[in-house]
Amino acid sequence: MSDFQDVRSALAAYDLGGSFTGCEKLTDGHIHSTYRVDFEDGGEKKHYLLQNVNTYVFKDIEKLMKNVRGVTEYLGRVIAGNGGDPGRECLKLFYTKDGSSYYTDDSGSCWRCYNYIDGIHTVQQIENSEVFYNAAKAFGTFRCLLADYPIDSLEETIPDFHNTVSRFADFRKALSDNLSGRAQNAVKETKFILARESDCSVLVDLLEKGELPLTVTHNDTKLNNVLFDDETNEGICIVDLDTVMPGLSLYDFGDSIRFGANTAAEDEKDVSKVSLSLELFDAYTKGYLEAAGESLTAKEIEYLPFSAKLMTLECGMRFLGDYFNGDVYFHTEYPEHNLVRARTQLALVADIEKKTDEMKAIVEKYRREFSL
Ligand code: GN1
Ligand code: MG
Repeated sequence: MSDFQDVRSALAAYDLGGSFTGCEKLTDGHIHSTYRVDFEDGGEKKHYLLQNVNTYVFKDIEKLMKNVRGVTEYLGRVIAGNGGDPGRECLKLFYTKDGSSYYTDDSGSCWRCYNYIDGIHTVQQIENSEVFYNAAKAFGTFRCLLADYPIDSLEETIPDFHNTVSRFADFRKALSDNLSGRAQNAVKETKFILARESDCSVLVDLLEKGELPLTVTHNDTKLNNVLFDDETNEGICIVDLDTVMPGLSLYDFGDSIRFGANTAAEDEKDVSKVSLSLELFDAYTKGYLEAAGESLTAKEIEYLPFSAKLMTLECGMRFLGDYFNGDVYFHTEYPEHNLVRARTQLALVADIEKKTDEMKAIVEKYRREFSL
């Protein structure tokens, strides 16, 4: 219960009204520790989302919270201006009694508090393509809502987050440092990654040459970062705004496919269950192009299938690199968890490589349908 004592002491920094009645740890993310906290205020039940921020991953909390504050306030204004409901359609940050966007406890641990949105659910694995289509519309809409956000005001909360050239270099370093002594457990996987070095520079080069635009991107477009309305199943709110940074739209599209169009879970142990569902790729492509297609250039559209492969390869390198480093970055539940995750990612890369022509045909179909 020591965790809950931490939670209670963090809550004391806020003036949320009412009395604390309970708390539940939520388990969706690999980075922060997140809790739903319950209050009762004059007979009324209230919930908030309290997060213990991972400052190993986000080393500069000031920069992180400057972005989160800027983006949540901006989204709230734009959504209200469009006649939407900012209380349900975006995150709202609560400030401490001192007016700060986060609280540092006696042990140096950082906490922040958001609204808890009722009547929603998250999805870990897609069971019907309609839901994935709805996720795509939500991420496409998110992109459009932030289209005019002052991009220069955004801090780089994790430098080179999707720079696949530097991710490849990080992987090579993790392999040669081999801090966990486990590199020999993944010889085949390592070979698979090293053989794909040239893929890693494709988007970075296009960006450098000015052939792809830098835009405000979410950068962590996992399916479980969409909140779906319980009644309509529409994706109503995008969460996990810590990596909103200047980036490529292709990072967002590719990462969504990586996670959501996989026929197996990210940590499925039986890799024979891993494949790219073309039906789900179709549904996501349709939803994304319908919502955001007009804001994309021809080059961005052309590289949509490739982005799915690259983001999956990147994630495989990150999981395997963390396995070699001794599981210091991603939360793990058992010793081989990062290795298992890396294997699913690489199996998915292999399947995407086989299906690239079909993926290109799907993109082309919707490019024509939406006259893009
Ligand atoms: C992390 O926090 P979460 O679980 O949404 C990670 C993503 C990875 C993802 C892999 C800040 O996302 O980049 O793609 O795990 N977030 C960060 O599941 O590193
Ligand atoms: Mg998340």
